Amino acid sequence: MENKKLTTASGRPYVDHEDSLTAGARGPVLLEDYILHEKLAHFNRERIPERIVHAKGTGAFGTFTVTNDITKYTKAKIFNEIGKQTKVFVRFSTVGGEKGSADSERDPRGFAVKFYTEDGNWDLVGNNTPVFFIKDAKKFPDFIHTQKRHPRTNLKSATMMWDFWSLNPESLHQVLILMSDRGTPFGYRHMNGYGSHTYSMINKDNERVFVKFHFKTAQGIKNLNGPQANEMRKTDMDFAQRDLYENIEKGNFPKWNLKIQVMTEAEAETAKVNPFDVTKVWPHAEFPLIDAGVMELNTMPMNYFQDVEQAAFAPAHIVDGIGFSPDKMLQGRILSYPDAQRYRLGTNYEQIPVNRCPYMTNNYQRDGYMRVDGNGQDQPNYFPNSFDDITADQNYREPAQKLFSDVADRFDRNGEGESDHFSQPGNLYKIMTAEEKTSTINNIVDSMSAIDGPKKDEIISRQLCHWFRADMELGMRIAKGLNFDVSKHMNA
Ligand code: HDE
Repeated sequence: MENKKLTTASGRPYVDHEDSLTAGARGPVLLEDYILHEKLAHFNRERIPERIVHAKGTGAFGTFTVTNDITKYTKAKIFNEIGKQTKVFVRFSTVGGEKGSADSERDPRGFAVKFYTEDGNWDLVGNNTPVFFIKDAKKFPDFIHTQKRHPRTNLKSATMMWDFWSLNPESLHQVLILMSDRGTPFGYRHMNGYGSHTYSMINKDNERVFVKFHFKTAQGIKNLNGPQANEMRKTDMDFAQRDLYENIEKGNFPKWNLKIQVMTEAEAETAKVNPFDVTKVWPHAEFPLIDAGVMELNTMPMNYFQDVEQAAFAPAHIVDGIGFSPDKMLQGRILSYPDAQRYRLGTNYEQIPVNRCPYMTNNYQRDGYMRVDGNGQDQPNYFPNSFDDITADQNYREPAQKLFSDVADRFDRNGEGESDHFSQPGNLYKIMTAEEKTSTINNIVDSMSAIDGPKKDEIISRQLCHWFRADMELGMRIAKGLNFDVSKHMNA
């Protein structure tokens, strides 16, 4: 077999990969050394914008297999028969850190799943926690600013973080989870994944239910505690990446069991707790988990940049039988992710192999940077038309949505019936083991002790008030750990 020749990007075989063209052995470099220019110019353009959140991550391919019949809820082809298999790509990530940050930071973990189904790619873009810090996408930039670096010091700031959380009590549930050892999972294999939001499912009779998705790790939950995570950040910045890569490479394939919770439209209409509020969970006693299938990750990408860095997930990518819900955060994400990806990867980002639907795409979008799929060839670039055979298949029409109100307004997110931010975190604290409670309190005290500046006492007492409202013991133990005399501030 003919050996591979070294070539330029345009395929011209060449020899001089290392020595620039010069006038004499010691002379100046000649402008015509195009290979020198091509190498340096491409090198200068190797970096694309990192994700504004979830910049550090890793991904793997695998398979989803249906294990239970949930067709009474959904007509989505991915679920249409037990044993059916669908290829997946999953990216795990931390949230706040830059691309070179440590895997073991205290942070939620991204859990983004792309199912390559025959009705298009379905992206279930979740986290390793069932809830989130805020309820309205409009607050996301402000929240993330407090998770990143201070505008002056360029350092992480506990003062910014806790100022934001103490002024937004809806964050308490997620903050408690973040400050527990689930905030520092032992890599990616030993954590659960959640769609977090309420979505919907539509069955073959076009009946709609609301659902929540849960990926339960088959490896068992395993976390680092605070000191172990601090140590891991020093000893191995890339621990989670290494752990996933080494285990898949040696055939130890991690699995997760996908389960759903189901709520009818009628139940949603009368639910005491807003079922579309992503800072709240649905009690499992009322809405039990129902098996759906098992996801196994079994193939690491051959090239990280091609498949992981260029992966593009979007909650907007649903498929027939899966639908949205009025969840304000989900609604905001529907537009944000494709916008982020058009910025990061270009307008034709869904032609990149890891993002491309392997079955078919037929539309009238044309041109744009990096158009490499034939650009519709000589076919009509408008619809409808008298020439091609593309039709809008009415079988895919979604049933009309039931609106729960006919009044459009900017409602107070924490207004009437929306302001109990304390019962669920309080319940979570009560079911923790003694060891989990102590570890969580230590982590909270450790973090809140770093609050400083002229507003320190104001921020601490405001946040302590939230902890007390969740659970008195929790509040007292944190105040004690902070040496904070609550009586001094009781009447503040
Ligand atoms: Fe994201 N999020 N997010 N997020 N998110 C992004 O999209 C955003 C939220 C999550 O591995 C970005 O392509 C808004 C919740 C994951 O490529 C961006 C809001 C949950 C990933 C974005 C949220 C997530 C992202 C940045 C408030 C769990 C990584 C780069 C409504 C349910 C996906 C990108 C990957 C990435 C926006 C909140 C999970 C900026 C506006 C809640 C796993 O578009």
